[in-house]
Amino acid sequence: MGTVEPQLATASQVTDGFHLVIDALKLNGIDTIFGLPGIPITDFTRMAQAAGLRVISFRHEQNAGNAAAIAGFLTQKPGICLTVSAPGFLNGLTALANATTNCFPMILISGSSEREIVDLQQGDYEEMDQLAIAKPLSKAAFRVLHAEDIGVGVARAIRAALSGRPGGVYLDLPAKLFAQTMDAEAGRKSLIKVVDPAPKQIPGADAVKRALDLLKGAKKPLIVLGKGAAYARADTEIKSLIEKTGIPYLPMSMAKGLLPDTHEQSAAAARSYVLPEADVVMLVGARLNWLLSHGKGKTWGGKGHKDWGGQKFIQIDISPSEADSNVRIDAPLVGDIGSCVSALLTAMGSNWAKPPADWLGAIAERKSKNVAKMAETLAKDPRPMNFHSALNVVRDIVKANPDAMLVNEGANALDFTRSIVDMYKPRKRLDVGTWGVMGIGMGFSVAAAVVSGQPVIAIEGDSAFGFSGMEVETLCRYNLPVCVVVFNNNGVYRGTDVNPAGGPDVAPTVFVKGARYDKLIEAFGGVGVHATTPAELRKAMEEAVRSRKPTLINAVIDETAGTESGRITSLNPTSGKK
Ligand SMILES: Cc1ncc(C[n+]2csc(CCOP(=O)(O)OP(=O)(O)O)c2C)c(N)n1
Ligand SMILES: [Mg+2]
Repeated sequence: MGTVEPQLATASQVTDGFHLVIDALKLNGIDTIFGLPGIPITDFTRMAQAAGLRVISFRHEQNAGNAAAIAGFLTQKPGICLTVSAPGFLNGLTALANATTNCFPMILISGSSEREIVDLQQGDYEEMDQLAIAKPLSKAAFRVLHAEDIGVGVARAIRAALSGRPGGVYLDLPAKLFAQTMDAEAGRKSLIKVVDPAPKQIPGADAVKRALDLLKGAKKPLIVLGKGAAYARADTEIKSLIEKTGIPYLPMSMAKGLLPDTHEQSAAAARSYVLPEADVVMLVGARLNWLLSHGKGKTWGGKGHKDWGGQKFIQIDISPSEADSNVRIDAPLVGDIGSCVSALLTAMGSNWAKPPADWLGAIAERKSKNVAKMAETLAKDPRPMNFHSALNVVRDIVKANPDAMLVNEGANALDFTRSIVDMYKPRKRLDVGTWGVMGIGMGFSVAAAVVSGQPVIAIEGDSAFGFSGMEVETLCRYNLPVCVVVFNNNGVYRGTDVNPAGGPDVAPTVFVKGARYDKLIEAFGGVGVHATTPAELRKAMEEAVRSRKPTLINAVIDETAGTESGRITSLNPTSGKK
């Protein structure tokens, strides 16, 4: 098996599993590990740090996993999350599944217990068949049993995470592997530097022509930009496509800023008009899932909730099996987004006709009406502060700091921020994604700060914040330039529910009233601010961004201001009982 008995070799000739994993990661340009130490990976974290990797330790593995996932999205390198066996692995698994769902490249590396004991179910310390459990929740899952296979294991994990549609990969490293030794030179040769892990996928010329023919005939064309378009880093090509065609576009949440939200072709302020009215829709890295009402129903002008609205669809996607998942796709364009958009631009030629003026005019009219209405709402200064008056401040701060990263989760705190706060640059807005998952807040914030070096602003519902709130210690420990703003409305959606049975317990959606989240960060040496007015919020946010000190602002929001589930109230099942 190529292993060398330690007593037969001098120390300089021998390497081991610990070092081979670290060397394999470094060889592939991985410079950061997000994790949480314990048996069997404690020494691994020390050795990784000694070897020059940045090791960011968290207080809960789910947050480390979310950090890894968003680091992957931001860098096009798989983010690495490192955990202990069974419970640590399971804590990281939610983030891995979320990464797969969102097409974020990450690798969850978990130590595992002794195979012989696990497989005979003899009750080992933290016993669990982790590989089997990870498989259905990840894009791929691998286990390495022998030191000489570490190079292949890491290479396969990287390829699986990055190639085609990116996703979460699980890599199982049993405790025994770490101490296995082998000849150092043979070990070095066994490592693989992955060549071209995300190969370009060039679309077929016939598919390009089909898409352009359809687009050419459109009277009311629309482009929808998804998170995949943001990930692809084809920013210049996408901007050219939008501007050369003159077609109005809608950015999905994490595609905001791909072109500045203030771009005149953005139809975001007229979304509910353009979706049912459009006749040809080109999806760029956006899936027709629930976030786009499955491409049918009333949102799209269909009569009933499952009826087709009559649109023809062009879909640019790297996955050949994405088309037709919800409605018919008339022109699928399969390939990487950069290659597909470039091919369209080339085939379009130089005399592409702009969309009909009446379509653009109708959108412009709706837009200006809605923008004026919003400006009026934002100008109000109610006491207590509401989502709008607080977000008017956030909107100004982001405008003044367009390089800052914006992390966002909650229900109302999410929906209002998405629609009110304009983004000006690509990949600056990071949020709950495809699942609408709570808990990404502090993990995303840590990774955004570590990866970008830019100030981070996290707009958090008070419930959302609670899922990862303990990581404010992590923000302070690494002195990260993160400004957390907790929109404190005393609960999930609102703070006003009462116990229908009249007992002493409060309603299920209500928290301790008037909680002081700002005190939490002060425990660790960070800056805490209690803000009850837009002026106080503005001053605190400006100071946080300027000073780059870890800051938590407890922004007191009118507890009556929110709505049930924010914008997606209609997804709540209602009781049929009379
Ligand atoms: C992991 C997870 N658990 C539960 C939910 C359900 N959920 C959706 S939004 C939300 C919290 C909303 O409250 P808050 O963050 O305070 O935002 P608000 O609407 O009050 O601004 C919850 C618990 C979820 N999306 N994800
Ligand atoms: Mg709340």
